[in-house]
Amino acid sequence: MPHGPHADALNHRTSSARLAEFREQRLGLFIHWGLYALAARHEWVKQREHLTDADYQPYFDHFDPDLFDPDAWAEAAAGAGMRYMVLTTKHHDGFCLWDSALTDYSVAGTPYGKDLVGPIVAAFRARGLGVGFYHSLLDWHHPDFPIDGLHPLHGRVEEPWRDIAKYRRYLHGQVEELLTRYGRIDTMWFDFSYSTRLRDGKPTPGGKGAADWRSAELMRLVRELQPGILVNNRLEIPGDFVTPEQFQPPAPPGEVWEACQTLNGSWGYDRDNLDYKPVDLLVRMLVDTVSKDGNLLLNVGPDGRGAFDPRALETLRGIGEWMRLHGRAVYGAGPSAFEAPQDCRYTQRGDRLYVHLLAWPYRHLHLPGLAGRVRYAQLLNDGSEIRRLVPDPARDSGHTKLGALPPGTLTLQLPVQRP
Ligand code: FHN
Repeated sequence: MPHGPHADALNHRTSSARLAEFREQRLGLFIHWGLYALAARHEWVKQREHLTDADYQPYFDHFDPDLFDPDAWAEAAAGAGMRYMVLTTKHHDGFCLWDSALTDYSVAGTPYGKDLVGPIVAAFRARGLGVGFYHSLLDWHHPDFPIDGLHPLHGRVEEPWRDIAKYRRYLHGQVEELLTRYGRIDTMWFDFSYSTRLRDGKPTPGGKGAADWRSAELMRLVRELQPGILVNNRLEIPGDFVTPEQFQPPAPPGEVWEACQTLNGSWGYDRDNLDYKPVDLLVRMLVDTVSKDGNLLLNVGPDGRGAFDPRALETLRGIGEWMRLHGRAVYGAGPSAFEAPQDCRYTQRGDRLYVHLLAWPYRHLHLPGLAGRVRYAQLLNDGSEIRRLVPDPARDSGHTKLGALPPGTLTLQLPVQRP
């Protein structure tokens, strides 16, 4: 039986039903929004450009998102086939999207003046989407946050008057505000602990970072306030799911996981970044993720007026069109016991095997190990039959060969007998 400072986290067992519910959702929307949207360059703009609080203050003084429409956000997410959302309640710059009793550095002090978190939660809940809160452990505005090498101005400086215990009480207090004001919250997405950075890069698992935040206490608080909530792995102690970022694991991580990806390389709104990933690539990421039993969290950074920019909306619409036709190969689907050929990904749900082609096969599609198991083959998008050629006796490989494949991104639906 685990013991020690992280015993609670190690002993906690989240219900398999709750984890299954999360995994069935498969696709979510990440929303990075805050003062950095006015800088419109990158959510790390304060650190990257070594901005003082005074340099950054104009973004606070002019934060007035008059086009903010959470219903439109939720509509765009639902239209893209997304089943849940994760919102940055506070990012590293320390600015809070809700009226916190613990700081003046919140939306309440800006020209906009009103709570943003509540309306966003309500709009997504109204469409049946799950709600998650991202919350930064780092806080470049709080006077007691330690200077950690990531600080915008000071780099790594130990300023003895910074009291980590005071900052920790602030951090825990704000998490308590968030988890008691807005009803059921489905996931808590902390970001990020960094013990290795503080100890000159030497790995100190569960080290200073976890100690600074009192990660185990914070995890316990979260679970007490929101029974059934799922917590990610970025407190440096075991959580409910791991979070590969901006890459696709080459193999299934072997635990519940959620990949997070930007649409254009920037988490915050980045006005001049036109490098949006094509929908086809995002769809391939999604089927690769589901084939490895993961979820995909795709990010939009709303702009300084509170709107999703047209390029993001166009991308979400394209994903939504694909999901309208192919969602049954994603929602509630997962890895297959059959081994997919190199340029395919398999997802399976019940006796339906979905063959996602990532590259175009030369003439025929050879599906190893499926000889005699494929009763019928059709394109998923329109249900049209794919002529199946009986296994070629000259190539007794146990393959099933499919021919006459029409052009286009293909997902085949094959009712198969289980192995
Ligand atoms: O530093 C953050 C970054 O701004 C962004 O929020 C991503 C999203 O997963 N997390 C951190 C980088 O890993």
